[in-house]
Amino acid sequence: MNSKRQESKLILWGAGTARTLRPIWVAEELGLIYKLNPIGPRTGETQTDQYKVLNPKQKIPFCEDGDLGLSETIAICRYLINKYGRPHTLQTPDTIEARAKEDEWLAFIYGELDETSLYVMRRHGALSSLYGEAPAAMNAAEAYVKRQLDVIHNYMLGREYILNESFSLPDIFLTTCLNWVNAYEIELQSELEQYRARIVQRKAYIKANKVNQQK
Ligand SMILES: N[C@@H](CCC(=O)N[C@@H](CS)C(=O)NCC(=O)O)C(=O)O
Repeated sequence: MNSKRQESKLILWGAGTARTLRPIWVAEELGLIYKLNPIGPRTGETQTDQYKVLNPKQKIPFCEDGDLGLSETIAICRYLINKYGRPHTLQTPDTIEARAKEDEWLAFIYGELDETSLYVMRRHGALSSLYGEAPAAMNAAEAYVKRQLDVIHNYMLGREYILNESFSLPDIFLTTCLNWVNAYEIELQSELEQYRARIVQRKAYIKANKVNQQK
């Protein structure tokens, strides 16, 4: 437990999605004490005046830590690691070059897999009553997911983790996206499925996944 180093009161908002799982998972990896307000998307809970004051974007996840309020999954996860990370636990790399490689993977996984393709499928699939039916966009997004997975698959051959043989933030983003790929029944290369199946055995993941399902 990392409670000695954690003096402020950490509150995480949001549960039930791949994105809300990420900061919860980071908090569990770091052994943090936190309160979860498990509000969900499109339940009306992000639309209240009270929540709008907290997060004008009216999105989850959101993090409060003392006076700090933070939105955006990547920013929240990074903040928790920078503030409370311990040696050998989700460490930010030492060198500028290694940090750049971490950013490269995070930007790629979040930008290309999550936002540009999987979330597009969500918008025009499960959320089509809000964002409209768009079969062509759905097909193009699925093809786009597969292209990005090919890139990742080729890179990951023979590797245990994305960066230098140790578990890091990009692994959290990739694993949550691979869960999403499975949920959409998009074919996953066997090596990537083996990677995903191995990572989801982490104790912190199992706990975080349970916490995230509170919704
Ligand atoms: N770029 C944001 C995206 C957050 C986001 O879109 N969250 C969705 C749930 S996964 C949400 O809050 N949707 C509620 C809504 O749009 O009303 C992040 O990474 O945190």
